[in-house]
Amino acid sequence: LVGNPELQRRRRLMWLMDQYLKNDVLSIQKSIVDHVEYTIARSRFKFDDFEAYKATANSVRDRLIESWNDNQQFHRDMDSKRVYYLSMEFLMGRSLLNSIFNLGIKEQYAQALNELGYNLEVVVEQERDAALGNGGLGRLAACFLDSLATMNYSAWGYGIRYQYGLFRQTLQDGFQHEQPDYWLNVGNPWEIERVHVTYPISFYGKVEEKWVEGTKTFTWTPDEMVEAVAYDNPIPGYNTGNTINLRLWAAKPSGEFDLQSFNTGDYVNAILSKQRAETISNVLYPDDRTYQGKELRLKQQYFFVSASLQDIMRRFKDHHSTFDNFADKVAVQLNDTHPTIGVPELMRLLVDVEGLQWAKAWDITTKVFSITIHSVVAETLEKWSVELLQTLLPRHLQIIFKINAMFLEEVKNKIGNDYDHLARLSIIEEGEKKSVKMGSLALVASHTVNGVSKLHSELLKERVFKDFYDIFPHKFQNKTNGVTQRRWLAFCNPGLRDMLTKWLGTEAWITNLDLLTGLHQYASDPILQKEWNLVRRHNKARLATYIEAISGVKVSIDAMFDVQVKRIHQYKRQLLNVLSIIHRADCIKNMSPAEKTKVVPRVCIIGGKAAPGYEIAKKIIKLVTTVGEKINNDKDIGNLLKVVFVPDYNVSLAELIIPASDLSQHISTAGNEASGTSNMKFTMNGCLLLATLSGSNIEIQKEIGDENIFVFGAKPEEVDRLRAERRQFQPPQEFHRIIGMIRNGKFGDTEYFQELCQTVDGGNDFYLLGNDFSSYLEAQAAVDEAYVDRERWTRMSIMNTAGSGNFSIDRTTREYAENIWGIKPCQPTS
Ligand code: F58
Repeated sequence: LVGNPELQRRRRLMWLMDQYLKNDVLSIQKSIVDHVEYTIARSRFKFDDFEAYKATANSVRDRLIESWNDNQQFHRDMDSKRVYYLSMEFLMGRSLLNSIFNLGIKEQYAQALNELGYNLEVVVEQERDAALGNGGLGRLAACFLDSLATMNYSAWGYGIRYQYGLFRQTLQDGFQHEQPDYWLNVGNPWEIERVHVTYPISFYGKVEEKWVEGTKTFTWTPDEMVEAVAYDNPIPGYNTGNTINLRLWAAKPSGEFDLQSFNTGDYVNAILSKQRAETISNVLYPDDRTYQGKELRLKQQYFFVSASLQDIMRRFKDHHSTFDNFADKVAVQLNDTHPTIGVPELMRLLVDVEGLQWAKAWDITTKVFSITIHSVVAETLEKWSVELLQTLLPRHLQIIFKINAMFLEEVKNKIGNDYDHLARLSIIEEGEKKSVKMGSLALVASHTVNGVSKLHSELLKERVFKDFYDIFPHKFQNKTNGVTQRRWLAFCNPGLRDMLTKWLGTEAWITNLDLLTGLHQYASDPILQKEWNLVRRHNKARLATYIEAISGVKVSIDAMFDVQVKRIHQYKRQLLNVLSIIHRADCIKNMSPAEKTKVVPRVCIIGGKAAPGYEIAKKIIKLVTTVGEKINNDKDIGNLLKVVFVPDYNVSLAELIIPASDLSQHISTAGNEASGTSNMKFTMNGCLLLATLSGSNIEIQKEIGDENIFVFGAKPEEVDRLRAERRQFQPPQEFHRIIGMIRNGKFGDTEYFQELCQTVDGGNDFYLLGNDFSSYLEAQAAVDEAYVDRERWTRMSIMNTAGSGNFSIDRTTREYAENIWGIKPCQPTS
């Protein structure tokens, strides 16, 4: 030993690290104050709440790194099959509470901070949301990570480390304004920068073909190269050592390439032009569902997908000398069509770089990829023009053409030379401007495609991908979405968490949500009902305080909190909600004092962001704020109705709002919401739903029972016909009257609202507001009737929570793992 320096070094390292960081209160305090002094460079005798947050977060990060390291080592040793979840968006929200809750050290942290003179609740509020996503699709990705970690799967997420997350929404005179979300300028303690994990990413240039020993080879000489640098974000599972990784890529100027431009003498301009590389990962595109032609977006997609695939292949090659087993070790899930450029990229890496035969590479590729589709209509699936691809990724375009040619050849054998049919199946859309249909490319290359609710998956088969379904029926599956009950129940609603644990006699529901069915038997129990309402009132009081602070509007917690929070979109029909609010206000104003005593007081809360270029959605926001202004100051209405628009709706606000809601609205035109996931969060928290037959509403209704949900409106199968007949349809009188009130300037801004009103004019009313209006008002009346019967309402509320087990993301994850990815839970035995 004396003579063996390596052994001596290892012994010393073992001695230096004889045990992990401890989790008793004293050790935690020591970690926190050490970080105050040495990381933040403040004095332990003087630091504010924000500094306390940073120091606390750093101390948690230390602990996460320990389990992250162990976990990576474990899976390296096991060489287990891993799923890689590729997503342009991860809407993570805050991490502090999530991490200490999942690590099981929340109480210790609360006490440690308390004894130092800080309050955990205040400290967690200092954290900025990581808003690297637009809405449901991005939040689903975040829920998956929590579940994959909790259920001991081997998994990594891959995405982009945007400098600017989703814009912050402010209201000025009731209009939405967008502010940049430069979330990294206060530092991000949760990430680990890996300066040595970098990959070159190429763009533009030309491809040369050469014959080498009888085979045609392709050499891509790019014109631009940037570097992708890895940032790792440890994701801890709940009550397990399994900490998985979210690896986000940032673009940096490339060190090697382009030395030539420095030799021209224009040193400063050469640097400035290199610096522009960073723009690739600068900003998250706000949802406009039509990105066609936005070169930067395609660059973002290729950038993160190429880096991820290079990284996955490097890791695989550490253990394997050929690619024969690649598909046994690697599953790649595409979160919608956005990462589809990964298909030709994997082919390029296997064929051009690794030297595999095309057929072998294609066999591997088609065993590795699977895709989830989140949209309902084919028109919103991405297309990239051939011209743009030719310029930006010339080699990939060649590969796509070859994939298409081989695919169409294969299809011809099945369906013959039916040109129209072949054109519909073709990955290339012909026409004046040719384009590549990314959905079709993904479908041809994936072994599985899934929708996100039962109805949606049927629609994919019957409509969106009908031609593909006819030839690849075996590829189609359904995977109804879910949400993580850790974030969306256990730690956003601590009162309910404790009550559930008490009444169920176990906290095992935190990892097995089906156990909530145990509540059924107590739904009418007066003691549970009393406790239930106490918790709900407490949550409502918290939200009421917030509402008053941001808007000055005082709301009573005896009123029904009626909530619609989600992205503002015509198909989600916030306008329908506003119209019924105006109708309600109008009715109240015309009531006698005796009639008014029978009105159920409501606080209508609406929140959500409109994409910056989506004018109609912005007008809806302005209408909500204007209507609110008028109603909230109307003495005749008083406390019977209040309308509040909550600005800057995000994950953290959802955590406050959802546990405090009595009623929530999920009222998209039937069949127009692929799934919806906030409906699941509301149901879990005992909030009743006012819902249409869209997406997962239908499955929620089935689980909780018809009598515990308010469903209205057209049926999905009627929508086509109603749309076709909408020119002849006569909406009810009230509908016309309310639109007339807006048109005639009752809420000011007469000119501004005309275009919005036109969207529901007979021939235009694509989302069928006029058709559904009467049925919506009837459902609203049924809601009022149920609310006054407190015993009944509370039972319904309990039944919602009790029936929500199926909407745990753990159920969803298990289905993906078993039926798509072929991975098994796996954790160290000790
Ligand atoms: C949503 N899609 C669906 N897209 O609308 C919703 O029904 C579903 O529950 C959810 O996915 C999860 O499956 C969605 O959020 C986006 O945000 C896209 C982002 C990129 C541009 C186009 C919209």
